[in-house]
Amino acid sequence: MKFKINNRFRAVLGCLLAVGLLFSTPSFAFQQDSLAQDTAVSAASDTVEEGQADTAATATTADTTGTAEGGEATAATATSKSSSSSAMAVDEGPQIDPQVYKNMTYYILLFLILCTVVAVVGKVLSIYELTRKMNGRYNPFANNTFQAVLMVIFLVAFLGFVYYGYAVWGDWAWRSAVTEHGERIDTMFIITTVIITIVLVLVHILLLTFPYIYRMRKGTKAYYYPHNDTIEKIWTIVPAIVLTVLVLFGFFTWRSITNVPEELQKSAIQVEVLGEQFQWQVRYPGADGVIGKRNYKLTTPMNSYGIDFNDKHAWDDIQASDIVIPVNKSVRFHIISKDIIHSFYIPDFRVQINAVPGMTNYFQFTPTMTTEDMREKMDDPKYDFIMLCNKICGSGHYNMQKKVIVVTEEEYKEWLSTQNKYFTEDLQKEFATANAEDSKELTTASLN
Ligand SMILES: [Cu+2]
Repeated sequence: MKFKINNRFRAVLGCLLAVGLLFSTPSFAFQQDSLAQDTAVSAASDTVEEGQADTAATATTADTTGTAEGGEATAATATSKSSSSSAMAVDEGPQIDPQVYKNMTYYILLFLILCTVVAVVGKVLSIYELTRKMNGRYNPFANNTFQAVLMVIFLVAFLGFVYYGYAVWGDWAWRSAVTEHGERIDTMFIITTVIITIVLVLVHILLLTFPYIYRMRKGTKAYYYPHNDTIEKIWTIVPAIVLTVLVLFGFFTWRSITNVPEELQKSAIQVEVLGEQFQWQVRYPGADGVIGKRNYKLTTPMNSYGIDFNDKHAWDDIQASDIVIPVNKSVRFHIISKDIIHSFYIPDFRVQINAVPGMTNYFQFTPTMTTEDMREKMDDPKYDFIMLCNKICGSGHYNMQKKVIVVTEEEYKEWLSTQNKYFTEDLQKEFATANAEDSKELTTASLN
């Protein structure tokens, strides 16, 4: 028997495919039937007394259902008496379940069909080439030039796209920072972008024009060029220097932003922002200018923030719905988290720092423009600065945002005086009761 291994392998693969087809299609149909059976059974249980078995087919269906449910005789008899209405439901004819298209077998088959199409096209092309060779009309250079020209066309389209990206979309992504430190970050960003763009353009020009310039041609021979130390040195040292400069530049900029002298830290307006799934809470210190302590162990349904009211600084702390800050004043944010890592991010301010459970991160900055001024500048009367969570923290992540309103100092003070305190009367009662219990426990303990 002249049956090569290769052919045998193909035969086995073909058989598997056929078996797969055989099983996959009826399985869709089966899903449909079982659905119909379920309807039939439920309908039948309602009308056990009235109905009669209409057709042999219904009876068979019912029997199968009965067996499937553990072979209970009662179930089988009950269902065999199914009414004509339930029989109608079965006879409605097969409808393709949209779920069919999500079946794994469907995608495997689709992939195999695509492979077959690609293989057929490849074979046709190779036959075409072969006939041209036989007719003596085959020119190996023509295809080469064609490929090289395609690369040049791609280069032109790509560079055009890069230009379009900067000219049209660049504007969407760019808006000048409205904080003092933001300008430094913007400078760094622009320098990095310029360097990256120069490298991007140069590399692509070299990459895509060389195949054209040095394509295979009649009478030319490839030049054997195995190694060149100078070139190796240049393309190792130059990027290393450029990257080191950029990294150091970033490092020093970040340090200058985050290393605030202690006197300035204390004189700033303090705001605490707590992230939790999926909201932010904002706490301002009261008249004392100090935010009270917080202890997660003290969290109760009423004191969801876990504020430690044993610390008297906490008594006058203020709860705010939005973040309101005065313009041209240094504000120090204390960023904390209740559950998992979130990220405190205000794009217009170039402010971003993670909210990490178990530790406090700080970001101090000075806004340079009020919301009103920004609305005028943007020509958008509804514009608002937004603080977003910039860590994908769960299903409600998109909901983690808060308005940041920058106002004049007078407006800020006025707003602050209208806000509610955290230490509400209910909390004061809870705190007093807890304290009383504590002292009772203490006295009992000391008596024993
Ligand atoms: Cu979050």
